[in-house]
Amino acid sequence: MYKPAITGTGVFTPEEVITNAELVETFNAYADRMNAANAEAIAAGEMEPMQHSSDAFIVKASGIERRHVMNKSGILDPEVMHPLLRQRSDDEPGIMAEMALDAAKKALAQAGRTPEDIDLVICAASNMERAYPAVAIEIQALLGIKGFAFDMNVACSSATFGIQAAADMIRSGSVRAALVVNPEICSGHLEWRDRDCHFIFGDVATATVIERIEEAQGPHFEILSTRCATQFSNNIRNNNGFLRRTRPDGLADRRDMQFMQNGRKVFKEVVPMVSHHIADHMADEGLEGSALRRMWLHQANKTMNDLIGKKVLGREPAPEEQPNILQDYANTSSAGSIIAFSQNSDDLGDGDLGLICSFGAGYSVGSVLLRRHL
Ligand code: CO8
Repeated sequence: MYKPAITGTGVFTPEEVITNAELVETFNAYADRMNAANAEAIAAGEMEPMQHSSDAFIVKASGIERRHVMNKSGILDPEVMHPLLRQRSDDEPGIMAEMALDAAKKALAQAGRTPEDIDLVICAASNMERAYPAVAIEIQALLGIKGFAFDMNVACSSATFGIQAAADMIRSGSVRAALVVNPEICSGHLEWRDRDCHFIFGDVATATVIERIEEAQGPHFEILSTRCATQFSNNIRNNNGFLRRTRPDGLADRRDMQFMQNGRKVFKEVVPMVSHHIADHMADEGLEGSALRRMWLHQANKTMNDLIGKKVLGREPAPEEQPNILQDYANTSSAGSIIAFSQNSDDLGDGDLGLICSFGAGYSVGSVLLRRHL
């Protein structure tokens, strides 16, 4: 058995940014238009008027201040309210592959590796831009990687589940080095016209290089162990899929074709699930939660992360013990905990322990226990 280690990470951050103020202005313009268009039904009590959104609510409820997106103009146009992306021919790289490629090149550079050193690519994300061929295989071809590649989808936990799959293959010897990429275009499956969730998501891509520890070229993180768990829940759901055209009204603009959630329930059910998951993972390693120097948690909600951090450490975590990036990126699904890790891990000392933990739709929760080696 070989020991796996994370030797490089990379983040692709889209250039375009939407602040809460810009987002709220568009939403409120849309709400006003809808209310004007339905004034009679509203006056007759047949319809509830749409309420305005607010920047203050968004920051208080989530901690999110802005988000990066692949297209801002479409999202901010009250007549459109979704990203507008150029149609690409089948001969061009797809947009997800292009985003992942940028993050992958950064991760390979940090690891001191070239594509020839890699023999597995996993593209792990909440949604793929097409059913097949796999986006991972396209990325493999664009980078000139030999070996094999496949797509995985475990919603917000895609990255940690992908890391576990890659780490297990490295342990067993079936691959030498793996690239796990997480291109997330959450703006494409968010309902920007829904006040309850229009502020939640952003776009990004992350990449992680995992290889045998004895082949690491520089400072790295040994993967001590991983743990994945799932428990079925309808509280985060998206009913879009390939059977749409087979159903009556299947191709209509239906709300359930985008992200839907019962946020309150998710909050209440996921906080204890994740806290116990991390505590059990640590206990099986003979460790207390307080042994962790840092936690890189899924980036959905600041209050949620504060509560989980407190339960795991047994006290209020200091900001540097549990860095948040959601104020700048919003929820980027599977990529969130990897952005936090990538941007907040260089300062850890030799032997320090840290834990990446993602959680979300499914429900799904994945944790990766790491030890720093300088
Ligand atoms: N502006 C002003 N007021 C608002 C707004 C708004 N935008 N939205 C709601 N309100 C009002 C409500 O109407 C309500 O008013 P009242 O009290 O009068 O009824 C009040 O504010 C409180 O509303 P909520 O109860 O909904 O607010 P919460 O405090 O619960 O906050 C959150 C809502 C932020 C959604 C919170 O519940 C939360 O973060 N929950 C956890 C969510 C979570 O972690 N989800 C994980 C999903 S991500 C995932 O798994 C990946 C899925 C795949 C990716 C999908 C990509 C698109």
